Amino acid sequence: MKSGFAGIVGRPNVGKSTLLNAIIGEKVAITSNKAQTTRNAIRGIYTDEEYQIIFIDTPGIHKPKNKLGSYLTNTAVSTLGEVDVILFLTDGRLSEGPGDRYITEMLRKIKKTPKILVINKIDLIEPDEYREIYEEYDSTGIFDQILGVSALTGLNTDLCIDKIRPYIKEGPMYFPREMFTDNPMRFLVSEIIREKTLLYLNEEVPHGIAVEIEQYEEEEKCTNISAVIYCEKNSHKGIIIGAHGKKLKGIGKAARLEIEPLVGSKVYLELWVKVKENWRESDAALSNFGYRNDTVL
Ligand SMILES: Nc1nc2c(ncn2[C@@H]2O[C@H](COP(=O)(O)OP(=O)(O)OP(=O)(O)O)[C@@H](O)[C@H]2O)c(=O)[nH]1
Ligand SMILES: [Mg+2]
Repeated sequence: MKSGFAGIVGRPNVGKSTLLNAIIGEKVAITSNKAQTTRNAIRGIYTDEEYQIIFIDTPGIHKPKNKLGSYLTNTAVSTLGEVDVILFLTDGRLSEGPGDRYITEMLRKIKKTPKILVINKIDLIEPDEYREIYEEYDSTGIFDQILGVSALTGLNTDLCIDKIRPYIKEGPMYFPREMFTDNPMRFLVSEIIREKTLLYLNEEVPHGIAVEIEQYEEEEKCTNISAVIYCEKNSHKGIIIGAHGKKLKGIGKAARLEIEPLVGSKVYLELWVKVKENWRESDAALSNFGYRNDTVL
């Protein structure tokens, strides 16, 4: 058996979590069209006859504007030193900007770990544009391999595994064959609620959203879940709840429909919205929401 860890890094919103889900073939990480969706190192486990590769999806690396942002970037950066292969993901529509360059310069200094550049969203670009971005990155001399994919359509995502195989050495099976993530159910549920909340919101509000599960009770025929959606301002609370509670109802329904097949029972989901001002600057609140800089692997 061969086994090892592959870290997926890149700027926010380039499609890292979408790629993780495509590779694993299950929804392991939530995704959204808003930057900074992923907030923890999320493990997705790929196992076949010969290989077990544990993919670590990370928060987008960016210039932090608050303590949450520093935590996110630190989480991603600390993953780099602990994996056997690095997948650096970039959006094929954009040429290398300062955000990407900041990361590639960091990668340049990590000599011992093989690096694969994954140019994503190739469904949105022309072959000429692909060639241009390919050459731009190839000339940096940083990457051992370069690959174009569309995480959304699944084009070439299976090739990611093939490109990684040569770098994976003999090792133990870390997880049982059928396991595709080691995230606890409570975490998955809170993430689904956060994803649906992001889906229903536009700019400004999403970054200040956090979800906490207050009650999780499995009964014979039903799972009772009560969760709080935290936001930073009273005005945001109003936006999340919506006129006559319509938006919150929509969030709850969308979340419930996805949670039910996951837990395998009917779900009674109760959602509350609370304001926690400036929580993204509070160490205690960050720690409480599980955004702690402790274990990555
Ligand atoms: N057209 C297209 N859209 C994509 C592709 N991959 C991802 N997306 C979209 O890009 C957006 C961001 O995707 P995510 O997977 O959440 O991005 P991320 O890099 O994990 O973002 P953070 O967690 O915020 O760092 C979502 O709206 C995805 O549907 C792709 O290959 N093609
Ligand atoms: Mg993500």
